[in-house]
Parts: sequence; structure tokens; C-alpha cells
Amino acid sequence: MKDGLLWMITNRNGLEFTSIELVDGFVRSRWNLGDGEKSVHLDQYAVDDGDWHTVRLERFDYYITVKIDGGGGVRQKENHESLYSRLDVDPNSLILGAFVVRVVEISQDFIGCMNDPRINNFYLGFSGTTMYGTATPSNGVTEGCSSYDPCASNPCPASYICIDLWREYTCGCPDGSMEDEANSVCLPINECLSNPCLNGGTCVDQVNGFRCDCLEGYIGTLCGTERVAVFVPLGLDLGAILAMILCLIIIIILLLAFVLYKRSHDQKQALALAIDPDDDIRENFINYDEEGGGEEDQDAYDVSTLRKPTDPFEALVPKA
Ligand SMILES: [Ca+2]
Repeated sequence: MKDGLLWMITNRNGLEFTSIELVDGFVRSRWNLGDGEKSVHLDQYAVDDGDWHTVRLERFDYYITVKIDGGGGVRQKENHESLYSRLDVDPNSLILGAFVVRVVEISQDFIGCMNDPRINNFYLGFSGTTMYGTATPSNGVTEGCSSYDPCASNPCPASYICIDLWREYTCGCPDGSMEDEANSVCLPINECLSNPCLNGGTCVDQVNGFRCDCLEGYIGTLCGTERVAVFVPLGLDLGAILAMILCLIIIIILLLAFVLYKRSHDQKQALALAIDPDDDIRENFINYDEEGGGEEDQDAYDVSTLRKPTDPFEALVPKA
């Protein structure tokens, strides 16, 4: 609800007081410490949005500060116009959620949910007796924070969405769209209208932004970076690199050893060929006429059987 009294505490004669109230959806605090009424109005931060809010009133010397949701910026205001800094409260005068006139008349009803009431940071609760007095729930006060669904009847026009404000609703535009008030319609926002993609990239409109599809050779959110060849490390650790270096050294040593062996072998062969055959006396050769050399073989020296005939016909035709 947009209006109602949240908090009121007075002195014994009821003339001095501090109050916290809701005025058209905004928090206002008023007080009179004996020198006339003063107030602060936090009119830049609406609280009638269906969410929980914390309201805190602090008094230090002549300063009164009201903070909503922790304070700061538009959620905080202070006033130090009072000439007095003292309020003698009557604990039994504290009333939450309404203003009671002449004991029975109730006005400025607050319709909504309230939780965690405190004074001097002392939790009061909504029932039972505390050092500050006895809480007495009155008309229309129930436990819990029940509501119906105000959006159940789909009250908003097409293209709008219904926002639940706790027993009230408002119509708004969904994410990524904007209201065209003249035509009462929500229109999707096209983020590509400003041609944000560079180097010939194609812009693709999305719900809350855009995407650039880049031409070959370009990368980046806006295709602003030219693609270059980059040598990416293979991700080997130091051990693997050392093992590879060791293998390489072994291969080089083996190659060197082979080259040296080959060179030395070739030199030996060249030396062997350089020896005169007459000087090449090899004692393991056996002469033909020696014992066991085949002395029974009488045709061993008849080379005519091997001779190639000079005149083939002479060989075939017997002599007259
Ligand atoms: Ca869009």
C-alpha cells in the first residue's frame, strides 16, 4: 500500500512524538521534541514495490537520521533543526501500523507486512511481554504475510509483463525491450542499429545486447583484432623437455660414433688395397700338389676341355 502509519511513539501527554509513515509509496519521518514539528522525506527512493525494506531511525544529539535498506545516497536523509535532543517516551504509547485517536478511533491504517520491530535495537515482537510493555495485537492483524496473485487475471496489454507488487500490480516491458508510450506497446531494442561490429563483421541482435560474427582473419567481441599466427606452447613440463633434450643428445652421440666408425673402417680398407699381391703371403693357402690336394686327379691340368674351339666345324668334322 502507498500510505499508512508504520510507527508512532509519544510522551505521556501525547504532544511530543516521533513517527515513521508511508506517504504515496515513500518513507517520511516526523517528530516534535517540544519545539515544533520537523520532518525528513525520502522522496527519491520508493518502497511500494512489493519487496521487503528495512527502515531505521537514528537519533544522536540534535541529529535525526532515517535510513532505508542500510542507507547511503537517496536511501538516507538527516535533519538537525530541533533545539531539543530529548524525548521522554511512554513505552505504552508505541503503536505499529496505525494511528489511534482517543483510544478506539483508528486511522492511517497500514496494509502490508511488517516484521522485526525494534527499539534501541531491542526486538519487541508482536506478542508477549517485554521490558518495554505488552504487545497487544489489534483488529485485522494476522500472522504470516499472505497475498493473492494480482497478476492472475493477466491484466496487462499484449507485449507487456505483469509485475507483482504485493496485492497490487504494475505493467512493465520485458528485458531487452522499451516502451513506446504513444502506441502502448513494448518494442524490442535493436542493439545493432549503431553498427558496432568492425572490419565487415555481421551484427546479430540479442535480448540484452548483440553478437558480432567476424569475417575470416578477424577476432574479438567487435571483430577489432586481426588474427595472427601464434605459436602456442605445447604445455610440456620441465621434466618432459629435459627428457627430449637428453634423447636428442643420445641421438647426436650415436650419429657421431657411427660416422667415426665408418671413417676408420674405410681407412683400413684403403690400406688393405694398397698392399702388393706378391707380398700378400697367406699361409692358410694349400698348394694343389700337396698331400690331400687331389694328386689322383690326372685331368686336373688338361685345360683343353675348357678351351673354346676357334673353328667350330673343325671340332665337329673328323680329319681325313
Ligand atoms: Ca536486442
